[in-house]
Formats: sequence, C-alpha cells, structure tokens
Amino acid sequence: MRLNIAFTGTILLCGIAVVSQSAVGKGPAAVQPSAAWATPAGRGQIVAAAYVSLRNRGRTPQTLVGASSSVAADVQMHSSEVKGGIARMRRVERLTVPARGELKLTPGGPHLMLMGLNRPLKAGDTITVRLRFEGGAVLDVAVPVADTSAKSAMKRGPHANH
Ligand SMILES: [Cu+2]
Repeated sequence: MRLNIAFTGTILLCGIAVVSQSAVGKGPAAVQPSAAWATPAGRGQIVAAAYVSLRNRGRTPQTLVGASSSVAADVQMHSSEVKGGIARMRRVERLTVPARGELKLTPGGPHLMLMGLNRPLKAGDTITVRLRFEGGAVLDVAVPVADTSAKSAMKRGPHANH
C-alpha cells in the first residue's frame, strides 16, 4: 500500500513538470484553455470523460486532431447527439476552435473520453491531458478531477473556480 502511494506521487510530480514546461509554449499561442474538469473514476472503472473550454484569440481556426494522457491508454474525441430521446456519442477525428471564438467541451456536447484508465481518478486529483493540433502544436492542459456527487454539484456553481 505504501509503495502504491509513493508511485502515485511520482506520477503527479511528473504531470506538474510537464505542465510548467509546456506553459513556456509550443502550443498554439492563441489558444487558451479554461474550465477544465474530468469525471471521477473508481477502482476498476476504465472510462472517464474530460471537458475543457478552448478560446482562440487568433485569426486562424485551430483544429484539434488528437489527445492523450498518461492515465489512459487512449483519449478519444467524441461528439454527442440526441436521437429519438436517446443520447449517443460518436467518435470524431477533428474538432475546430473557431477563429476569435471558443470551443466548449461540455457534458451533452463534444467531449474527451479517457479510455483504458490505468488508475482511479479521485476528486481533487489533477491529471494532464495533451491536446494535439493540426500542424503539430500541442497544448498540455491541467485537468482537475471534479467531485460529481449531488452534494458538491451545488458547490460547483458559477463560483466554483474562484
Ligand atoms: Cu464519449
């Protein structure tokens, strides 16, 4: 158990190092992430969703062509649609952040799917998700794992990020 905890700590430190490195910037400078969060996943659960808003201050659209994370075997981009009262998710290869606009990944809309989790995601943890853009730029986003229990949903109101 003690070994296990030490190992998790190491992973977290690595994640932080990656984030600060990329803040120096090889990502598309015009794109800024905000309001990132991921759903928690208990032991044995292998799928979680991640959301983030991407604002593009530039004059050219930026196209997201892939994502990855050290906590998951695969990170897919999905779109959501409701057909005949049933919500369905579909894998997509590209998501565009419009010029001088915003792409919001939200529940019920386009989102990231962390597939094949290699560890539980606990509320309060922060994971790193790397977004890959057309042209080769990458953006590492620190994604806090949210507490999605009913009680905390109220606390996570408009001021939850302050
Ligand atoms: Cu999905």
